[in-house]
Amino acid sequence: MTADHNTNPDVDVVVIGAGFSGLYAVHRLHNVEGLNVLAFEASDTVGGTWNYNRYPGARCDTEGYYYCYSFDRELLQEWEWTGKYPEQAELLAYLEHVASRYDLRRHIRFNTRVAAARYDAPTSRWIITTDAGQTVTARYFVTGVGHLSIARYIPEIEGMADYAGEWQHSSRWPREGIDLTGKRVGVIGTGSSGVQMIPVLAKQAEHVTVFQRTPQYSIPARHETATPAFFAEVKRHYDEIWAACRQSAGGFPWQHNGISALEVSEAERLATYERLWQEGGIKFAFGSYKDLSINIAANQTVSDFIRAKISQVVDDPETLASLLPTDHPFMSRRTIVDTEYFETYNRDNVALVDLRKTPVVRMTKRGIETTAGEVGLDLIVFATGFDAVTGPFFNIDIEGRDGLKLTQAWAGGPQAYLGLQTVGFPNMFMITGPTSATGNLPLNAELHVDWIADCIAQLDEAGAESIEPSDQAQQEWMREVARMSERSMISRADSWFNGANIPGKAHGHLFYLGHFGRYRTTVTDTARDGYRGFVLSPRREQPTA
Ligand code: N01
Repeated sequence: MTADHNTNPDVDVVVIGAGFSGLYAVHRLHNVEGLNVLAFEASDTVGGTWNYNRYPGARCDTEGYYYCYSFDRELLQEWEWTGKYPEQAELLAYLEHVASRYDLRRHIRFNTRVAAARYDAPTSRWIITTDAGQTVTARYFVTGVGHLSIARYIPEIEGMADYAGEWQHSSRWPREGIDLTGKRVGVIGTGSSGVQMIPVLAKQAEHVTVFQRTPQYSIPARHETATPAFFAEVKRHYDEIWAACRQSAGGFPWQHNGISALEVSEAERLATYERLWQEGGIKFAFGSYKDLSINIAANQTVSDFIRAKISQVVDDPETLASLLPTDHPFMSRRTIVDTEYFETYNRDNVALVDLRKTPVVRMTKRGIETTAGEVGLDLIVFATGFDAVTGPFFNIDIEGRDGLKLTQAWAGGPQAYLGLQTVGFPNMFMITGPTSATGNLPLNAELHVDWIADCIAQLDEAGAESIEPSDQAQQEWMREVARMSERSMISRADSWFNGANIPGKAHGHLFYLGHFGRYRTTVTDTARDGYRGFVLSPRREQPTA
């Protein structure tokens, strides 16, 4: 099907998703730019990842006062966070408030999944097809699909169909909750989701068995440290806080201390680690010495420190031996923040199964059988993660210029320029797409949406029909992304950050792991320099009817 050149497109912009990215896109593109915007959201409500991830203990592991929108000073002053790390329900309430405050829902078609999106070159329009078979044409196609929640990963385990009990994936916990009283629960996976959920499940269930493949480093959140006086101070200094976030290495209002962990005495280093450990949260990782994530000798000092902390907490020597991460350095996987995770293994109703010593053989009618025997379970939770970043794109049949499918273009791993666009898909914009910076995602999403909105306005002003990256700019960016990944600890472990968590998935560089502030400058400079690295096509004469 080809769109009709003589009719206007149905809308200016189609947006996918109503999470942090999609909501701000609808606000900026419609409320500020006056464009005709239609968003599609597969769920029945807004929230994206904060709508889907309702497992017990789900909370943000970045502090809420800067894991939020910065675009409206009034919103910042009126919203009251109840603590340092908001729980899922609080973040969802925040995003619902945003949707109401800016009257965004009327632009969003809920319970509607985008099944396909095809670029029609003769008319320079995107033809969007929903799962109900409806089509919508648009000049611009903006994806706010998120990195994780949509494409959940459940490993194939022999005998799954035989299991007679209940099972859930962490990201699809039922809204009505699950009564865990008297239940024997098994958790497979100890990433951020498993580590957050296990202590809470242990307090509710009769017994919890954790099936661990890889031991993890984790930092205490110390959620309790936020007070009303702290938030009053935050509100007084919000402008400075955002200015600091925008220029910092990770998009946070604090920085590393600018010195190498190897430049100071051991006593000084340990005192720094101890101070940050007591403060809690990811600042321990990113607000410490400058080279922990790029210098293995410096990293060794912090990895040793965390192992010592774990050793002080866990009572049983065999359990401790299994919990100590020794085969990969700290920060080689996404940093985990917890509340009483390691302490939980001292409870009588919690058992650890070390899958490296006793792997899973199969699932049975009653539970899970490992080489050490069968564990009877009433509920199995797969906290096994996601087909991250590319998975949500591949859920949609996206076709660009000349019949090029996104699955073909990214067969060897995602290719993109600044995480904003990819060659062969004109007028398709990605909000925090692959190869964009990571860190504070709402802040990065705002950067992208603002860039996209400005770009669309510029295209109109310049009389341009379409925009996409040049091959050369994309290749240069991919080399820079690879360079940053290879010097980072991330290259020293397999995880979802490099696609290694999904059997058969192409390994690739999913994020730009360099300095966020510099990335931000690069993104804004390309626009200032007339969209350097992008190819703008002039508007064609429309044929007359
Ligand atoms: O998923 P993960 P997640 N047999 O991929 C294990 C964000 N997040 O949902 O390490 C046994 O990290 C796997 O084992 P291994 C955050 O960005 C944010 O926990 O591969 N185990 C691992 O332990 C995070 O990074 C918040 O050996 C199997 C686990 O499953 C991202 O989401 C909260 C297995 C998967 O860990 C993903 O976290 C929660 C198998 N066959 C999540 N297959 C915030 O607070 C996999 N595993 C903001």
